[in-house]
Amino acid sequence: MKQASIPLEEYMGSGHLACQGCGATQAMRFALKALGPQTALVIPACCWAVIDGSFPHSCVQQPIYHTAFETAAVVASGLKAGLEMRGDSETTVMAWAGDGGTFDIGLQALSGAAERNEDIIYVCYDNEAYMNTGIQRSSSTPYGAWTTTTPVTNYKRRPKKNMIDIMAAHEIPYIATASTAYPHDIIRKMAKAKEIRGTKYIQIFAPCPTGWKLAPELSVKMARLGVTSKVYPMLEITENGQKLEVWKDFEPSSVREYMKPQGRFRHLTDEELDGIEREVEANWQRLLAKEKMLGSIPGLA
Ligand SMILES: Cc1ncc(C[n+]2csc(CCOP(=O)(O)OP(=O)(O)O)c2C)c(N)n1
Ligand code: SF4
Ligand SMILES: [Mg+2]
Repeated sequence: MKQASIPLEEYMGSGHLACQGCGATQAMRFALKALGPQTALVIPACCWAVIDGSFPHSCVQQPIYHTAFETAAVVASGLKAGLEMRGDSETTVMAWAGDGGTFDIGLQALSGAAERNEDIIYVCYDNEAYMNTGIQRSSSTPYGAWTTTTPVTNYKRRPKKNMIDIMAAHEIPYIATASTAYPHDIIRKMAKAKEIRGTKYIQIFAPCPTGWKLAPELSVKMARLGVTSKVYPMLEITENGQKLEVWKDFEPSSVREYMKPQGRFRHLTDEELDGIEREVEANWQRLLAKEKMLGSIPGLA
């Protein structure tokens, strides 16, 4: 994995309102280090609408535009256009939304912004459920997980939506996944996105100890095991969707080691875990095949 150094500057203070071990909070700290002070945030309804604190207090130094659940991408587009009208083409505008606000309710606004290739960075911190309102299932929730709307007897029986493929179909200049276990990598990808004009989509795997029924001190470990078990691959898509690079240079670990400490998967039987393991491997092989296939076709860029 390519590395970037971690800037010493801190833009996030300690007075945030997140739970212990919150991956979404770690992700924001690293993202802001990469983007710097000349950044404006747009945050829809989600845990982060609460985490920063109540007005006039805020745990981040950059300004935040709090907006309605379904509107992050379109408000960020408007904010960027407004800044440019005033002669400011330097400020980076970052929409920062949860998986519910991205995979589900904000998808139409995001698709519109991406189709127009608006000059924004859109970050989805992916904790795989609607956490702020009490752990409801989203289309990002993985197969097999318990949520309050998919109880143990009826756990989620549908796969996680492939949001990366949906974004790649928009042929935008930059798409990446990242994980809170790899801060250098988050910073490199955010810094890269800052330099590219057009729509950038970054999806950060961000464990939620509260919603995953996980010990807070295991948050970073889960963010790492999610990647090394191939459950949550790290990738970059460039050249307007034509080039895919998958990170493979890691010591593989088992899917069971990743799932076992998480109470949301506790009810799964051995046979069900076997099935999930097979599916994870199949998805990984499909991804590698896609990387190879795209590599053999000359890009449009
Ligand atoms: C139109 C609308 N529907 C429902 C809500 C209630 N609501 C607020 S935050 C939230 C969950 C957000 O989930 P996600 O985007 O995954 O972020 P997380 O809470 O996990 O950080 C919901 C359902 C709302 N604010 N607006
Ligand atoms: S519920 Fe989860 S995402 Fe929300 S603040 Fe707590 S740990 Fe973070
Ligand atoms: Mg969520």
